[in-house]
Formats: sequence, C-alpha cells, structure tokens
Amino acid sequence: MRAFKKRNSINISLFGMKNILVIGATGQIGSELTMELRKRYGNEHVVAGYIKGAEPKGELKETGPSVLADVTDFDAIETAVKTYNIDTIYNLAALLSVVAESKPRLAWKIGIDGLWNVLEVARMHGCAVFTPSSIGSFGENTPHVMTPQDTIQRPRTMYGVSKVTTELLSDYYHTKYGVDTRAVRFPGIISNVTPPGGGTTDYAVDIYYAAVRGEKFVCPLKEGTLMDMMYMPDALNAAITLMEADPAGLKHRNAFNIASMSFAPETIYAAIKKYVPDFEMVYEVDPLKQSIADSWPDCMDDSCAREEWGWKPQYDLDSMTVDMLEKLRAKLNK
Ligand code: AKB
Repeated sequence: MRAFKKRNSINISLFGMKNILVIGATGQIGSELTMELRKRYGNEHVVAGYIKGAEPKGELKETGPSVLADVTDFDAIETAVKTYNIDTIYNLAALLSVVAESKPRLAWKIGIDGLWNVLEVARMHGCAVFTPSSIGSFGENTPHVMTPQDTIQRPRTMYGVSKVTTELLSDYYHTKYGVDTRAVRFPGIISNVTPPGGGTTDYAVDIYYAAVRGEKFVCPLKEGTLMDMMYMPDALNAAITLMEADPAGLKHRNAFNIASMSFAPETIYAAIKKYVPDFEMVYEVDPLKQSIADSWPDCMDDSCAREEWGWKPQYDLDSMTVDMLEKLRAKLNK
C-alpha cells in the first residue's frame, strides 16, 4: 500500500493553489459546477472530466482544460490527477434513481466500483473528494418528516443501495486512511441549463419547460407527494462551501442533509400558475416513480449542516420559479 501525500489541514485554497478535477463534468450538476468552480478558482485550475460520447461543448470546452476521465477506469483517473496536479476531486458520476432500477449492475459499477477508483487515487495522491449522496439514501422505514441526520437508511432501490454504500465507503477512507472525504445528501435539483435524465424528481424541472412552451404538463406523481427540492445555485454553493469548511468544525462527513424547500406537485403547479395563468396540469402516475418517491423523505432536518459548516440556502419556491421562468423564456425564445 502506498502512503498518501500528507495535506496541510489548512485549506490550501487559502493560498490560491487549488487544482480541481470534476468527474462527470458534462452531466446535470457537473456542467454548472465546473463553470462555478472556474469562476471561483480560475479557469485553468478546474479540469472538466468527461466520458466518451459526452464530450464538453461550448463554454465548458472553451473556458478551461478537459480530460477523458471515465470513473470506471482507474488509470484514466490517476493520469488526470497526475497531469493536472489535482488536489480536489468532485466525483459526480452516477446513474439517477429510475434508470438505475433498469440497469442495477451498471449503477453499481459507476457508483461504487468507480468511487473505489476515485478514493484509491485520492489516497495515493493526497486529494480531497466530494461524492454526493441523495435523499435516495433513505427508505420506507426512515422517519419521513424532518428526517434526522443520523437515522435508519434501508433503501430498496439500487440507487439508494449505492448511495448508502457511497456514504459508508467515503467515511471508511476518511477514518482508515485520512482521506478528506465530504458530501451532502442532495434533494431533487432544479436547473435551467443541463436537463436531468432518469431521476424521480425530474418532473420538477420538466414542469417549467412545459409551462414556458405553453404545453399541458402530464405529472408522473400523484397529488400530495412531498419531496425535498433545491435550486441549482444553492446546490453548487453547498458543495463548494462544504469543501471549503474548516475540518475542525465537522462532526459528520458523509453525508450531510441539506434542505431549502419541500413541495408536492400541486404546490409547484400553483407557484408556476401564479406567473403563467393559462398553465394546465394533469396526473398520469408512473408506478415506479411513485413508489420511489413514496420511500423518500417528505422533508429533511438539515440542522447539522447549518451548525457544522454554516449551510444556508438562498432560494425558496417562489424566487426559484421567477428565476426559472425568466431564464427558460430567454433560452427557448418564448
Ligand atoms: C433522482 O431523482 O434520482 C435524483 C435524486 C433525488 O437523487 N434527482
């Protein structure tokens, strides 16, 4: 076993020396996280890691370096880390919940075998690692209202199984090898840039596109289905703030509950209808999505994140709706 390079416990970004690799940089969160990190740390210091068939385009390609970094390929990850002298890895490679149910083996290969590669490279080369968990790490027998930070996690989906394992393996690498692993449990993320694909919470993005296009929205979840959701700027800020936090303040690591809003389909529909009065929605329940959503929390208690590293969201449902409609109207020329 090779010993990992010792890192100073003071965050090295204070000295302006952070070199970051984003694995999954062309995905829903990765594409915006890469651009936000480039704004904060400088374009040359943030490398967009992609897989074949999902190469960076546009400003993601033009503003900074990119590298082939398939999470399932240990050598590719290690070469990227060595080439760019990386000290921090944001590992966003994963299949979302619905698609993971149809490809459970692939979900494990990307989520867990891939994570193992990332953690091994991090151990050998002294990198900090952020690998998100999700509300999907909880299950039917978790308390659903104000879900505590430390509670029962017995999910029955492959997505959930892989997210709980992500948390455990990341904590293991921290306690056993001292690797600086940290993570949050993301709610459903809503954004106007790269659409999600194959998630249970995707409806909360699709509904805005339907409203702006003047289409009737067919909701795949039934009335009353509550889930935590978050606007992308808050999600990006959470990831970066946690990775910048003083480690002395962290009692938890993998992974923190974070929350900003919780709503059911009829609530987001009403929020949009306030600004798009003709907007229509009908229900056509998808049984798989419904059963997954029913197993997830209604709303999480994020007091540990607030206390340990100062988590504080900026957006609520109304301010997110105003911003989403404005940005999508510009994007879709509507
Ligand atoms: C999904 O719906 O699969 C994701 C998630 C909540 O982790 N958006």
